[in-house]
Amino acid sequence: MPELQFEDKTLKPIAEKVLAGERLNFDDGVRLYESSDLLAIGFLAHHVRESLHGKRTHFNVNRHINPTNVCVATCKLCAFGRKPDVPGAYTMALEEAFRIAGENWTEAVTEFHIVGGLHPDLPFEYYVDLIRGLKERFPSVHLKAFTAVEIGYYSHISRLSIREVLERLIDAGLGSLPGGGAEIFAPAVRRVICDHKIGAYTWLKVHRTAHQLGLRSTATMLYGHIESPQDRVDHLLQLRGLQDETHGFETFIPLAFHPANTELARLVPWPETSGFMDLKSVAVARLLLDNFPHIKAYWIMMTPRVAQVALRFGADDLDGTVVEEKIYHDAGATTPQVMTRQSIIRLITEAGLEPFERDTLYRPVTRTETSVAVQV
Ligand code: V47
Repeated sequence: MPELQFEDKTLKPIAEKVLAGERLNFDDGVRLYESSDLLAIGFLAHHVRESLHGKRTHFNVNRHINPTNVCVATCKLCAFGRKPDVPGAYTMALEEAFRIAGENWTEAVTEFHIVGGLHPDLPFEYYVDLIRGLKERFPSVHLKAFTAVEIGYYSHISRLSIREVLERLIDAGLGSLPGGGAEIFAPAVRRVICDHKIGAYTWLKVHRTAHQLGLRSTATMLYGHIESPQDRVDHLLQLRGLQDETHGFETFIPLAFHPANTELARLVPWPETSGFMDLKSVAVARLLLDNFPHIKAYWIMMTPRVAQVALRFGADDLDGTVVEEKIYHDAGATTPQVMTRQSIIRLITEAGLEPFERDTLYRPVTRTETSVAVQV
């Protein structure tokens, strides 16, 4: 290992810990967020990424489905949710959701990622029937569905416990939970950006219960709004704590706040996060979350260009083809809504890394000659 020449000398003790494989603490996390020596932080994060995965870089062929944007919560961070009767509000009938899932269908799709609003009138049975119906029609597709916030809401409307809600959904075909709704765990921040959502305790309880029932899940953090570096580190360390307990998280995804069309930006004009901050968020996550196998650079949120660079700042996963994204595009994202399998492979190989097509659980997807030829 060459002598490390860091511009920010205060990172030296942290670098020594990382290179010795020692766990970083709260103060180290804050120091990393406060440092502007991005190349040093990225170097360390890439070192960890390489020791875990070498050049292997994961992606999948998936499709996002958002069955409704009608939501009883009015979170200031969100541009997706609508009240029931306003223009743009929609709710898919089950048959419509099944039809959309099958649009331009190819056997290459291995995952449906399904999330939506907290609808005031739909019964819990709607969601069970949605999962069951999709599984019947697309038995080979993994159903990654419903954030902890949605699971908490279904428990509320059905008067079932979180465990019972998850058991019903697993019985219908649920395969894993996505990581949305975590935002920032600090209560003072949550009160401002998402005061109608479940708190950290329930978010973590849903994932703990899912892991106990044998499901895998992912975790997110929304950054680039009113949170402090301390809030971010607290969030990451709470996730690390649960992972020590259950080992059920596959992946962490840092999500940059997109301000357009949000109530938060109507109150105070808000800048978008910078590429610098996006790369630093990936790298710090890789360094603090030493027990998370994967860090995802979600190209929809970061843009394909920054996501590609993030692959050398600690990320080992790009997410997937997505096909139709609403949450970020309602909040002003100008990225495309779909990326072909071939474009993802090109981004990875251009960065000097090796594409590895995975399913939701990170098992290799082997394409036969005919399925490689599919146009996705
Ligand atoms: O929970 C909402 C965030 C999340 C905005 O699990 C916003 O693999 C930015 O969780 N600006 C949904 N972000 C997306 C999500 C996700 C995405 C990709 C992969 C995975 C995974 C999960 O988007 C929400 C919230 O944190 N969000 N509004 C906004 N205006």
